[in-house]
Amino acid sequence: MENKKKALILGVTGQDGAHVAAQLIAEGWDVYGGFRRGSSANIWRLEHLGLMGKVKLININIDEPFNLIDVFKQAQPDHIYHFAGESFVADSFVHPATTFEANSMGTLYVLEAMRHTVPGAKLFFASSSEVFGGVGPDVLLDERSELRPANPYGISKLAAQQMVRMYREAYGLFASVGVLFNHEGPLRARNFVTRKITSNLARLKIKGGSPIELGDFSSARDWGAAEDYTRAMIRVLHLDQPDDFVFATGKLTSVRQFLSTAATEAGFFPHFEGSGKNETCVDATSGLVLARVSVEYFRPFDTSARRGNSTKLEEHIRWGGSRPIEVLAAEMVRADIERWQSGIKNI
Ligand code: GDR
Repeated sequence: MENKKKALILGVTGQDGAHVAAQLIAEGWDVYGGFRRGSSANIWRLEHLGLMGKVKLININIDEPFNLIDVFKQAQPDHIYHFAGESFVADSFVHPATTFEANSMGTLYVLEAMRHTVPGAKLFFASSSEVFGGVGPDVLLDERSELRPANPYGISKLAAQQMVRMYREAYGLFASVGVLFNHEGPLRARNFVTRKITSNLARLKIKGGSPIELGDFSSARDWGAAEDYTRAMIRVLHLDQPDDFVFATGKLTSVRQFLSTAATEAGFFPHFEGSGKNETCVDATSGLVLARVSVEYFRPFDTSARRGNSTKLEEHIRWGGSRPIEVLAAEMVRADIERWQSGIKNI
């Protein structure tokens, strides 16, 4: 019998790691999943996707080069997906050193381990649109755009993606980079704004209670669907050549618009009152205040809106792009209402 292809996913308990694991298992791959000691409480995504017992879980600390070398030697993966690291941009101002250690040094260790143990494997590295910094909505960003990150997170991702490119050129590794704009879905953690909104709308629908407290309603992002982006990542590793690709929709949506779409999907009639720090979102039928602004969630240095151009990705893998944000918002609201109805509130 032909040997199954093996993939190793670093950061398998996160949103993207869990989706890639599910998609590869459905394609018949043997999947090893690396997770950080202490993130065992996060296996809810793997449970939700029915992957427990299907993914071979391995405790990996990517800050430990020898640990990585051991795991790579043992697993002998054909494909490696690297999602491990810090992902919450706002925290990176508070923990710049931890962020740099995890994202930049961690990626360096992954590359070194790969070079010494499985140089013939293929690597996908998940970088971020934060590498562009805050350029504003008028520019459509692509693989040739200027890189001027504006926070420690973006700098850590830029160092890592440049390292990946350098290892590709200097050592001939098959190492590709996805420059990923925001991507969301029902498996998103609740500290990111889309899921914070949908999980709290579900709470308000089922149980009521206090309004959602948000930062700037006018912040806007280029939001795609995680499940569509991870399918594209898998196809990037099936290409004959490694490269860098922007993953984006090219469309901006504000927090206010997302809130309005999600609230409508939850069965409310949202309208907005007041402005600036006094703005609220109210259900016109019941008068229930759904959301209000709280300065606690304002970011002192938030990056301004950015849009990306995925033409290169679309051409190389014949990608049809992400499902629209309205469809995504509806899926997220439905999933959260189901969770609240079945008593699952804390994931
Ligand atoms: P982001 O995602 O920082 O863009 O990083 P996040 O969902 O945290 O913020 C998106 C925008 O919404 C504004 N915002 C709020 N954000 C949060 N978290 N909570 C709030 O209450 C709130 N109110 C308004 C933010 O200011 C921001 O403008 C994501 C992550 O997935 C990164 O890992 C990834 O690299 C980038 O996207 C691309």
